[in-house]
Amino acid sequence: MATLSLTIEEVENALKQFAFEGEFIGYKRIIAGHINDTFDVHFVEGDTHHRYILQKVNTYVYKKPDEVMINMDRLTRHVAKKVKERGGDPEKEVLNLIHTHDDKPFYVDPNGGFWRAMRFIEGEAYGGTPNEKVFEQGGIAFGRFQHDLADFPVSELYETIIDFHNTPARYVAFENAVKEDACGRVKEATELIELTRKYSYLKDVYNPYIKDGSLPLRATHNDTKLNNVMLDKKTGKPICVLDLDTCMPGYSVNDFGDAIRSGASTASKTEQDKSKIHINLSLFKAYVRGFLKETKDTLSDSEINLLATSCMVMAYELGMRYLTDYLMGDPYFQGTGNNSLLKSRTQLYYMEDMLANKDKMEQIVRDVLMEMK
Ligand code: GN1
Ligand code: MG
Repeated sequence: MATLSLTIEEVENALKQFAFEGEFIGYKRIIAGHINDTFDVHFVEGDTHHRYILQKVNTYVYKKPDEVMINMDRLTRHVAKKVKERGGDPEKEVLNLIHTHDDKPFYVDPNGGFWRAMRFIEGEAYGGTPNEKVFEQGGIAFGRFQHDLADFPVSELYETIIDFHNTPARYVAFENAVKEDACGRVKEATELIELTRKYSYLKDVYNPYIKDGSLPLRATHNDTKLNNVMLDKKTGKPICVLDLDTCMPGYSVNDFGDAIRSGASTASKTEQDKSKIHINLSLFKAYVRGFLKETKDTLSDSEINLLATSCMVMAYELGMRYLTDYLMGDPYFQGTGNNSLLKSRTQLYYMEDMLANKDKMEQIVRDVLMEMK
């Protein structure tokens, strides 16, 4: 959660540390994700308007923000090289970090606040429910990102949030939260606790493929919501992938699954009426089409075969994360009250709907591959 107590002095002090171009005009706060504090910063130099993003990184979530920035620096440089190789514009098609006056990719303020800045990317991050055309572009963007990083040496990346998409570890945390019942909330959550236990096999479905090496660790994005893709306002085509905070070693399939989890449901995030929570199979197909267009030559057979399953795993995992957080008194998804209980229910019902549609989803993946042959 963003730091509600941030003062104007703190922001203005941080602003002075970065080597922005031109003369300062002003800034405003943007309410975007739930994690960092974000500011839209404006400078002008003659007729040129320079626009930047300044962020205070949430150090409750990111315990080692310097490692986040080192990952980001390495990855963005790698992607920039790929963009250049294919004749694209590396100032636009990948995030560009702005360094401090003493050439560091971040600034730590006197209170230990951790700041960073980057060039603002013009375009449109799609907020609402997408249509198939838009969603396919999301698949292309995250697929291309995976493709560009396919030869990235994953051992050079820090695991910035330990066990982030480690579903078995999330399950252990969940059972601990039930046992401790620190806030006396278990009684409000019995239905969801049972549901989480009933489907606990989902946490282990990747194990055989991890063991046989066909589900390799790769450099992954780990927060593949459609609104983390900047689209060109005119053409609707993807420009750049945003929000690289969670880039770390991970499984490619989770990047796919989290995009479907967050973008292809027929329901709002807190819908409680099960009959309204479904996977939209046309959106699913559109995303598969975009994603495989870019990745079919770099993914293993197991990675492709697990695409449908990964959507259920991601919905299960987030449902369980919300539930665990609710039981612990919302230390992570702060300030959401019993929202985390509602959100957990929505995710777990969505997971059940996808399980009921698993055969159809797997057939769609095969159909799309056939189309591409
Ligand atoms: C968090 O802040 P935002 O919306 O980018 C979370 C994701 C969840 C999402 C659920 C670092 O992302 O994993 O899917 O909320 N990010 C982190 O709304 O925990
Ligand atoms: Mg995010």
